[in-house]
Amino acid sequence: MSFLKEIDPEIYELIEGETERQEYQLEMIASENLASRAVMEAEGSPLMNKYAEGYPKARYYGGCEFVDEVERIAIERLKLLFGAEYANVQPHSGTQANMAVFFAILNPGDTILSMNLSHGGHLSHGAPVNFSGKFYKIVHYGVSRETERLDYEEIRKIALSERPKLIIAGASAYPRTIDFEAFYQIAQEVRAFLMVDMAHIAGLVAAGIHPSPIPYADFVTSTTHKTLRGPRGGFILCKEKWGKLIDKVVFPGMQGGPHMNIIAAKAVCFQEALLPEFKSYQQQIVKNAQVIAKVFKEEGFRVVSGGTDNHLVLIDVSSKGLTGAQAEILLEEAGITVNKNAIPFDPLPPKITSGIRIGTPAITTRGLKEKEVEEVAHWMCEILKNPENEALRKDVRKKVRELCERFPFYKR
Ligand code: DSN
Repeated sequence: MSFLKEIDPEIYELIEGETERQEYQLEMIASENLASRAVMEAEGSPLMNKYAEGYPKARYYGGCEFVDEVERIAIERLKLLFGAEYANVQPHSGTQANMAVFFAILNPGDTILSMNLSHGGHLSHGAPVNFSGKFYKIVHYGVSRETERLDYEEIRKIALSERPKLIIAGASAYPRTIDFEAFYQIAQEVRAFLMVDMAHIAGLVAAGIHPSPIPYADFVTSTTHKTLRGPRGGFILCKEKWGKLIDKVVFPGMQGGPHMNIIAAKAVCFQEALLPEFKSYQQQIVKNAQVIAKVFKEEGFRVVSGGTDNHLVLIDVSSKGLTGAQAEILLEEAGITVNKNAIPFDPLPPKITSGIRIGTPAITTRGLKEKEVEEVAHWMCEILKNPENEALRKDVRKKVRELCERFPFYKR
């Protein structure tokens, strides 16, 4: 980054600082990952300079011959990866992908049935502070108090009484497999559209580790940067019959020029996800998450829903007298980054919470397997069980750094 260093040393130093942080801390935020250098090169390429409003071969700007090919390839790879009929790769984010689907099929005031944010849903699925909660009538389902898992019979009952026009399946803090077929049956029964937001589990779905929503959902939305390990961005998959409508809503309905550099980086990500090694990577993500759940349980923590089937684990830290906010800070001091997270039926507000969410996509990218993850999980438990012990956190910080040096990402 010699140009940046010369022109803007202030920003250069901050980027260097963040690069060091990513290199020497264990990134365990479930929605984050470390994208490949190839993805980053595409994202940082001259494609960022190009306006290309419209779609391949139908643009409102000249000079689109190369970016047309890039977008065509991204679409083809994405359709192949998930076995989808139609793909739009232009949404700038997962929330914008969701917004496009809402704008395509709903009118203001229509009813959406979705998972409660406080039980693991997502902001854009109808939280009152989000556009989705302001424009539409939102009805929520949650998890069962006993099992902390989705109760499909309960969801069916709510759907029958509320008659939503759209049902959303998908979550940002749900550690269990989602039964998309069950959602499909409910949607069929009440004649609702079914949208699956698979952002968190897209990589697992691509690798066949989590059942695919494609056969069941009218619309599937996602981000590209979580388990899928691409650039920050979104996409929409749908049946061919909805394709033209979705395209129109995304552009010109909702967005202007697509970010062609990001679309190129998405294409690279999809190519990487089509490789055989992506499957073993995704399998390792789940194995690592299961090791974390096992160790925390052995160490006496309450693990929400008793374990995990995917890339994340939710821990109830109140069982050790801590809040999620305190736990997040304690772990960060030791070089382990997680986020405080509400647990189902959490009595504490979202800025405090009783839980933490731990994810394994990024540490698995840097090569950690069961043996190392078991060790890391023990360090985490020790820190949380001894919040007064600053020396312990310092000691773990050193061990974390050594581990990161053994499993480098940028300094390979
Ligand atoms: N903010 C993301 C997460 O952390 O789950 C979802 O968009």
